[in-house]
Amino acid sequence: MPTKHLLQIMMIVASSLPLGHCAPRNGRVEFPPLLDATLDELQSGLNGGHFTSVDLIRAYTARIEQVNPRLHAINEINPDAISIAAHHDALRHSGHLIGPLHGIPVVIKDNIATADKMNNTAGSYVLVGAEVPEDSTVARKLREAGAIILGKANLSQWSGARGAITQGWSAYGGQCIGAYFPEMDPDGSSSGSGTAASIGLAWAALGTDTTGSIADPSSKHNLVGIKPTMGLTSRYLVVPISEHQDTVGPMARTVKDAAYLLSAIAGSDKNDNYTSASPFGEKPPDYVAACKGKGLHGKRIGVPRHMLQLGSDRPSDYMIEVFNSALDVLREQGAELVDHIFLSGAADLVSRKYSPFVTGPDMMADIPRYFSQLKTNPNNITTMIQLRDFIHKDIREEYPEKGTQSWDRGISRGYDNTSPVWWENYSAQAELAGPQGIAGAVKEHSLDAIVLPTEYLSILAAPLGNPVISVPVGRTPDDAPLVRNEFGTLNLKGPNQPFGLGFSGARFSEEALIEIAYAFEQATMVRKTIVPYIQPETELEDIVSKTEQTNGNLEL
Ligand SMILES: *[C@@H]1O[C@H](CO)[C@@H](O)[C@H](O)[C@H]1NC(C)=O
Ligand SMILES: *[C@@H]1O[C@H](CO)[C@@H](O)[C@H](O)[C@H]1NC(C)=O
Ligand SMILES: *[C@@H]1O[C@H](CO)[C@@H](O)[C@H](O)[C@H]1NC(C)=O
Ligand SMILES: *[C@@H]1O[C@H](CO)[C@@H](O)[C@H](O)[C@H]1NC(C)=O
Ligand SMILES: CC(=O)N[C@H]1CO[C@H](CO)[C@@H](O)[C@@H]1O
Repeated sequence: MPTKHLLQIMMIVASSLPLGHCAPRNGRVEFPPLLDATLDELQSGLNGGHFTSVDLIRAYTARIEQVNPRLHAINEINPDAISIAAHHDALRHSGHLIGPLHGIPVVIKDNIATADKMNNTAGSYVLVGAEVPEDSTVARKLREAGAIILGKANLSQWSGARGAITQGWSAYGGQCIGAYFPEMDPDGSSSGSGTAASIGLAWAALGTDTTGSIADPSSKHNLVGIKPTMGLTSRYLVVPISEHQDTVGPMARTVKDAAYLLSAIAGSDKNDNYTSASPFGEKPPDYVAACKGKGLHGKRIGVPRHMLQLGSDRPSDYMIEVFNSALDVLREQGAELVDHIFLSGAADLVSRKYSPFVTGPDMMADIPRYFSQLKTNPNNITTMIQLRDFIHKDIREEYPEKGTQSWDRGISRGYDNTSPVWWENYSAQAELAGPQGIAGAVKEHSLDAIVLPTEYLSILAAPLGNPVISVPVGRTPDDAPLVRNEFGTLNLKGPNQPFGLGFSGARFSEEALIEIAYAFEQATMVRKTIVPYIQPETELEDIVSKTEQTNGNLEL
C-alpha cells in the first residue's frame, strides 16, 4: 500500500529530524508524563529536540487504543494526523512556528465540524458521511494556532438534546465512561472531551456548552474548563442546540493551558453574528497573560449560598466542607468575599420554569439550519420530523430504549424561536438570569465574580451566556458509596469523584475569571492529588526509544 508506505517514510524522516543535533540521546532526557503534560512542557521538549510531534501523535494514539475499548472517549482518529505532524516537525526544524499551539495534539467534541477526512456526527449515524463546505471557525482557528486535530471526542448524543439517554452515550461512539471510579457516569454532554483530557489522550480538548456541558464534566473529570461567554467563540459549523446559549470552549488540565486554548479560538466571526456582541472584535484579550501571581488580590467575590439549598441534588456535608476551605483560600489570597448574597431569580431558573420553552424551540430552528449548511447531506434530512424518523427506523440508534423525548416535545409544541410565545419565555427568563441573576448581583455588590461548587453554578450562567470557569477543588472520600444513575446503567456518584470550584461573572469577563482561577489553582494544586483508577500506559519514552531502534535498524 503506497499511502501507508509513504506515511511510514514521513514518520521516520520526521522522527529523525532533530536526532543527533540537539538531544542528548543517552536515556537521561526527562519526558513529561502524558497524564499531566502542559503546553509549556510539551513545547520545551519539542523545541529541545527530545521528541517530535509525530512522537506525540503516536504516543497519544497508542494511549487511545489502550483505553478506548473500555472508555469510549474517542469516536474517530484523524487518519492524516501523522502526516500533519510530520509537516509541523519539518516547519519547526526550519525555525518556523505557526503559532503557540504548533504541533500540539488536541481532540475536539464530535459536534465541531472539520473539512477533512473526519466525520462530524454529534454521535449519530444520520451524519456519518456528511461533509461541510469548510472547517468550523474554531477548528480553523485551532489549525491557525498550530494545533493538530488528532480526533473527535464522544459526547452525549446530539449534546444531550435528543431525549432520555445516559450521559456520554452515542449510537456512533458507544458509551463513554469516566476514569475515576468503576463504571463512572462521565457527565456531559462533553463527556469524551472530559475523559480524553483528564487521562491524557491528547494535550487538551474542546467541548461545547448549552446548560453546563463544559463546566460540569470539567468538574467531574478533574479538569479546568472554560465555558466562554456566548458570543466570544464562534459556533459556525458546530452542531447546535440553541443559538442563544451554545458556546465552544476549552477543557484542559491547567488554567494556563485552558487560557492558551481560549486565546486560540476566541474572536468575532462574520459567520456567527452573535459574536458581534463581543467588545473585543477579532482580537480577544491575552488570556495567557492573565495567568499571573496575585490574581485574587483585591477581587470582590459573591457567594450565593442559597443555591446549595435549591433543587433536588443537594451537596454533601463533605462537599460543603471542601467549599468552605476553598473560600478560606480565596480570602488568604487577598480576595474580599461577600457571603450570603441572594439571587431572586435563581429558584425559578433551577426549577426550569422557562428554559424548555427557550432552548427547545431554538433547537427546532437551529438543527435544521445545520443540515442546510452541509455540502453533502447523505440522508437528505431537512426537518426535525425527518430526523426523528431516521432515528426511529435505524436500529443502530437504539430507539426506543434510547428515546427522542426532547424532539417529540419540540415537534408537538409546533413552533420555533420565531414565535411570540418563544419571545415571551425568553424575556421572562432573561429577567431572572440578568437583573435577578448574575448581572444584578455583580452590579449590586460591585463584584468581580460569584463562586459556587461548579455544578450549582451552570444553571445561573446558561440563559444569558455568562462565562464559567471550573478549577479542581477536591474529590469524594474513598468510602463514598456508589450510586447508580437514573437509568441504572452507570454509577452517577462514587469514591474518588473529582469536583470543581466554579466562578462566573459578567459577560466577557473571562480575563478577570482567569486571573482568579489561576491564583486559586496555584495556591491549591488539587488536580495532581487526584489519581484516575484507569489510565493508559504508553509514555513518550516508549515511543522515542522505539523510534531510535527503528532508525538504527534502517541505518544498518
Ligand atoms: C467517516 O465516515 C465514513 C463513512 O461514511 C468512513 O468510511 C470513514 O472511515 C469515517 N472517517 C473516519 C476518520 O473514521
Ligand atoms: C446573521 O448571519 C447570517 C449569515 O450567517 C445572515 O444571513 C443574517 O442576515 C445575519 N443576521 C443579522 C441580524 O445580522
Ligand atoms: C438524497 O437525494 C439524492 C438527490 O436527490 C438522491 O440521489 C439520494 O438517493 C438521496 N439519498 C437518500 C438516502 O435518500
Ligand atoms: C412559555 O411557553 C409556554 C408553552 O408554549 C406558554 O404556555 C407560556 O405562556 C409561555 N410563558 C410565557 C411567560 O410567555
Ligand atoms: C477510534 C475508535 O476507537 N472508535 C470506536 C468508537 O466506538 C465505536 C463503537 O463502539 C467503535 O466502533 C469505534 O471503533
